[in-house]
Amino acid sequence: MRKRVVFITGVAGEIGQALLKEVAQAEGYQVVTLDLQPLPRELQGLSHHIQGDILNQSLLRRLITEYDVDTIYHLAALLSTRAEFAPELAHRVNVDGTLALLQLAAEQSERRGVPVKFIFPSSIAVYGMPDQTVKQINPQVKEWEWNEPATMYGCNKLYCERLGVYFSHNYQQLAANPGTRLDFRCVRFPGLISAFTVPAGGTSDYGPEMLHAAAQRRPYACFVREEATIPFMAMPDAVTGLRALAQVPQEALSRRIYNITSFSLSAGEFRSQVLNAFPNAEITFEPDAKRQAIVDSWPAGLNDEAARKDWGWQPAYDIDRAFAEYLVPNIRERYR
Ligand code: AKB
Repeated sequence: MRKRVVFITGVAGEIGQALLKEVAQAEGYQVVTLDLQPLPRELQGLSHHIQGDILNQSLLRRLITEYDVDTIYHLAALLSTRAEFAPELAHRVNVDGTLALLQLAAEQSERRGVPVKFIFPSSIAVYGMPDQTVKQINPQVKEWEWNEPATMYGCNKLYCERLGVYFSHNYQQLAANPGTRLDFRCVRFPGLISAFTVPAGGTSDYGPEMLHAAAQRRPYACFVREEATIPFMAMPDAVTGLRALAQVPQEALSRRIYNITSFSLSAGEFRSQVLNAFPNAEITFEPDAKRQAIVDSWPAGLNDEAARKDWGWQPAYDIDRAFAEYLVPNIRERYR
């Protein structure tokens, strides 16, 4: 009999590492993971890990044939700053990789007669605020507002959201008997902050970079202005959000794409939080016009009412708790 599994792509990234620890503890499933990189030593043994490329179609097909995939967490992606330097590669990984996996998940759903759950992390990058006044007077954007991304990454995420919805409702709509379709679900994340990993290639990275630099007594020059404001979330809440969305019965969902958020703060306020914990930290502001423009195009906050109403989303960490109970103690310990 084929083994029932949870499949996580991009597992060696920040969300993947945090998610794997939680999913591996959940009973009843074997976990299969994929990444270009090997698993960090402390995570080895938690999954059957395949070091490989999301663009390797025959590898993906072999996996889907070998395992009865119940849930896919598709995390593999190039983030916003990196994607601006390599837009064609970003399109291949972020779009072609997602399309290939959606197709395989659709086939698998049809074969097993039960929908494969396809859980997809999207981002504040799908929004494009036209100017700073509009950004200020609309501090909590709804899912359908300003879907006009300014980056390749944002375009990729927005399009893949639409593809996921298409595969859930319309894929093979002209076939005589379309069979069971997959079950695509997506959360749009704010900037994420982990105590255990350092981000790479994103534009919200200035927050976590400030904190990790301070804990290592390294000076840090922040690449956005003090007033630049976007929403953030502590990594444990991000993992809780993904897993909660995967578990909720389909009838409870009024949409397939949900904003979730925790707290919004400016880069200057982020610095103040860091200074509370590390009073000698040397944090300066040296805005980079291009990365600043990306952050300016992102909203200052998200409206996550639908997630709260439909599946009880509620972040466990507000700003104070995130810094006092999760970030500062764990980061101190990490660099001790
Ligand atoms: C990035 O900065 O690219 C990501 C994101 C906001 O999706 N962290």
